[in-house]
Amino acid sequence: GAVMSFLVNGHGPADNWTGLFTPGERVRLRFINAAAQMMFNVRIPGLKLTVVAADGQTVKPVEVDEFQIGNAETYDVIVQPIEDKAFTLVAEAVDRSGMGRATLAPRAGMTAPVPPLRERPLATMKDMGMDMSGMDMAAPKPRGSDVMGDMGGMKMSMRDPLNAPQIKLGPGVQTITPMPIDRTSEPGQGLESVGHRVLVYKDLLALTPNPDTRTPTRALEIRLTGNMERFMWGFDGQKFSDATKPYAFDKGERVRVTLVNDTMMAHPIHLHGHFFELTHAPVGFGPRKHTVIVLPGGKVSWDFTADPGDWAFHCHMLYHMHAGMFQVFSVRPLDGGAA
Ligand SMILES: [Cu+2]
Repeated sequence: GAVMSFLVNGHGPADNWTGLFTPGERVRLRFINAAAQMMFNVRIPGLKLTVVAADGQTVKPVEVDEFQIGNAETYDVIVQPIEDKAFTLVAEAVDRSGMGRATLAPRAGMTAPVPPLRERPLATMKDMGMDMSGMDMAAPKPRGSDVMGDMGGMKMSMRDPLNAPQIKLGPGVQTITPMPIDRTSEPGQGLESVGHRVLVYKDLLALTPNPDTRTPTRALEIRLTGNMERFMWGFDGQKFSDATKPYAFDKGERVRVTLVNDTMMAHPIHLHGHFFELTHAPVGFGPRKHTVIVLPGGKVSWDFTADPGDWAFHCHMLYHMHAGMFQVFSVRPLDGGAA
């Protein structure tokens, strides 16, 4: 069968693409996840990674050992290799199916040890939108059952439309997360216990004040919906080809958008034409991004200022987007035009 290969600057792991440095100098690396469908865990064993920009927007420097990067996300990282030796750059596929590998070295032709792939992560109850910490839980019913059992008198339905009335129910909605939680202080699936510091969204703070610090005047919740078995993906239960209208905004409007992931996998959600600000930071210092990973069972809120036009809004995993996890942010009136 076909084997997936992961590339760094177009080169496979055996090619040993090498970036040269002079020992002691500070090197700025820009990581861009340009893959169609895979998210990566990036690290350079032996070097600290000082993150200085996210999605091209400067952030207060934060030193980590590893970060997870969703499709279309970018991170600018400063490293300072002191020793006269090679370092391996590892971009491990989040499903541990392989890795992109490159080398930073003082001279061409050098290599450093390549760490083995780590154990493949399994989805947890948290990924199903049920944070069971502190709950004495009965064994879940078999796969496919709707109700996860009676937990201390609390019936927890995995597909209760009352939890998200905006969802159009159908076969494209396998589950509706009953208790979505803010997971932006978590390092991403499979990185919970790697034994070193992993970047989390809440580490990110804008370096300089954001241009628009108004309080949002409206809140909009958008649900990420899907059916894994049928490979159906959409927003609010609809694939793009079935959606009857775009998400509408007024020009200049400040809106707080909350993305809730009702599926069992992470989605890197991308908005064209804007930078939105994650909401964990002090006013004016939310990191500005164009793409954010929403973990399964999780939710992410951001504020943005609507700019006139029709803007693509979609999961940046190519096959999810093509399957229908795509919509339009329609902002009116257009400049110089009628509404
Ligand atoms: Cu997706």
